Amino acid sequence: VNAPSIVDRSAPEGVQAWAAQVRDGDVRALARAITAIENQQPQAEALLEQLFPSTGKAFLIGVTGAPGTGKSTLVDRLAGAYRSMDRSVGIIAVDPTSPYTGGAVLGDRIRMQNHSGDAGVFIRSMATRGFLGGLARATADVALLLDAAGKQVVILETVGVGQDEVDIVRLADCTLVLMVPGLGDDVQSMKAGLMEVADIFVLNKAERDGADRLQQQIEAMLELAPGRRGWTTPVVRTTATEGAGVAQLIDTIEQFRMREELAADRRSRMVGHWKQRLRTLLGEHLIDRTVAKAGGEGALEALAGDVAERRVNPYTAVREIAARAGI
Ligand SMILES: Nc1nc2c(ncn2[C@@H]2O[C@H](COP(=O)(O)OP(=O)(O)OP(=O)(O)O)[C@@H](O)[C@H]2O)c(=O)[nH]1
Ligand SMILES: [Mg+2]
Repeated sequence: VNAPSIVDRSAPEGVQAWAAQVRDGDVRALARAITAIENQQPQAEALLEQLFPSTGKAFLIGVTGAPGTGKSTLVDRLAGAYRSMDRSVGIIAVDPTSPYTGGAVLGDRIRMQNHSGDAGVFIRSMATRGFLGGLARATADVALLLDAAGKQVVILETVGVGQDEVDIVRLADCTLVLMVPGLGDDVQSMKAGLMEVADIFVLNKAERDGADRLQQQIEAMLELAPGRRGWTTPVVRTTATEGAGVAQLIDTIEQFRMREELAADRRSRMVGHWKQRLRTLLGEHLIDRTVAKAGGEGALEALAGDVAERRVNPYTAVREIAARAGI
């Protein structure tokens, strides 16, 4: 498929100028950078290297939940509330392009138009279709980019369906899991993975029948679940379309943030986070280098053909590739 990437350092000046534009929050420079990340262009890595020292300031909020639970509507409200507190906001809406949510990108654009013309809000949808290097990694890089661009709050919207999505919300400093009454799939059938990542449950569409019952169910489930490091996961009710409950949600997020910032184990958790990301990056780096040294994509494909036809087993094939690369 794509050739192993060799970092292009032939235009460091161009990359430096680009990085300066990103730091200034230049929308076109940001858009170009996101495209470069999505397409795994070598300049993306060079750019992120330049920008990394300017990161680490943004607060990342993950918003997840089943399709149609009101994530985009709520994200729009949260963005508005943070803007009225004079904080700049970046939004990354990960479009799952799944059969459940055709047209999500267009929908998000329409629902988030409230902020068009506000330079303090940057919104970008990322498609998952045909992603080469893993969606979670690309999203992590885009979050770093928005952080470097000075966005104080970065909101990640993702449908909580697959493992990819769970990986994405793990990036967040605070994760909101949306539930709505009357979806038919009650708390019992909720994905265990999502349960674990919730820092705050948002009971959206709270004006609907069944809100009390759903809240009781969530609370009963939370009683069984061990507390996450002493934080009692709260349930906040919202009606995103009306903006009801949003102020209380922001208060709750801010309480969580304060608590995390003061936590004694903050540093060790950051180290754990970066250890995991370094492993992922190292894996990709080693695969690229190894495949290149072992004869490139063509050689890999030839071996894959041998395995498909049962002439070679995959374990021997892997050792063969490593041996050719001198590992
Ligand atoms: N009644 C009611 N409708 C809401 C509420 N919040 C959102 N909606 C509606 O629910 C529908 C889906 O809202 P979205 O914000 O697009 O939901 P989403 O979770 O982003 O959807 P996907 O991105 O497609 O998964 C829209 O018609 C919203 O207007 C709410 O609090 N009450
Ligand atoms: Mg949406």
